Amino acid sequence: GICYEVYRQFHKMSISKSKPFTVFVEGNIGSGKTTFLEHFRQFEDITLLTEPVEEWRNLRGWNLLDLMYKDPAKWAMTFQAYVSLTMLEMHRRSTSTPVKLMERSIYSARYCFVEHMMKAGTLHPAQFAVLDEWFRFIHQQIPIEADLIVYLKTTPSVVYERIKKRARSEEQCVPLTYIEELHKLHEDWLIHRTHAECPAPVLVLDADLDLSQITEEYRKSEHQILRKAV
Ligand code: DCP
Repeated sequence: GICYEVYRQFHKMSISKSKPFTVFVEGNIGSGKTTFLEHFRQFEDITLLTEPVEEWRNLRGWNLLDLMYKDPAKWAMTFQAYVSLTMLEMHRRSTSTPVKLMERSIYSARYCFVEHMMKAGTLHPAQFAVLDEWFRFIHQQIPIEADLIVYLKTTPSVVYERIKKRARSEEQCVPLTYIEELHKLHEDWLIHRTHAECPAPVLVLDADLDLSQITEEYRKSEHQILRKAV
């Protein structure tokens, strides 16, 4: 009755003051991060921060993602600088729910994408140095909550076919080798732990499964994510 409702509201208020259980959803391009987050829309008390890519496609009318793919040497730095900002903004966004689910993080930007662009020579070493100094400063000075990373593990050829099928205009010229490189960098970061920094425990899911079977796989993570919800 009303007592329970009062209790529930009070409980919510007290939880909102404490830190939410924060989950990053990571995985290669086309691994189904958005679909994974959408699966959790059915539950109450979860804040979903989906599709940061839409911000990268429209900054005051500019499509930074498109500029980056069309002329990486000129735009990679600008693009990654803006990705870092949008990620930091998501990390800092306060929630009134006990669980916060985010698509990607400032870590995958640094350890997968910027790392690749540095190794491939797309970023000049000086440009890389500036991005890396920003990353270190943020990492050391700004508290970033991380309780769990859900890694949607895929096979490069599988996501390559998905990317071709979904036909996002900017990604038309993405070669399989790029997807393979990104896969390796995700594995290095989340499985082989080659960077000192892996900010939270990693739950690995098989994201090669197609849409008809993936819900079962997603369910495997519900327990770990929802136990924190009221
Ligand atoms: N991207 C990038 N640098 C980053 C993050 C992303 O160049 N630091 C690019 C790669 C993709 C696009 O942005 O072309 C979006 O990639 P994501 O993997 O973040 O998002 P998707 O929409 O592909 O994820 P999913 O299909 O798993 O939902």
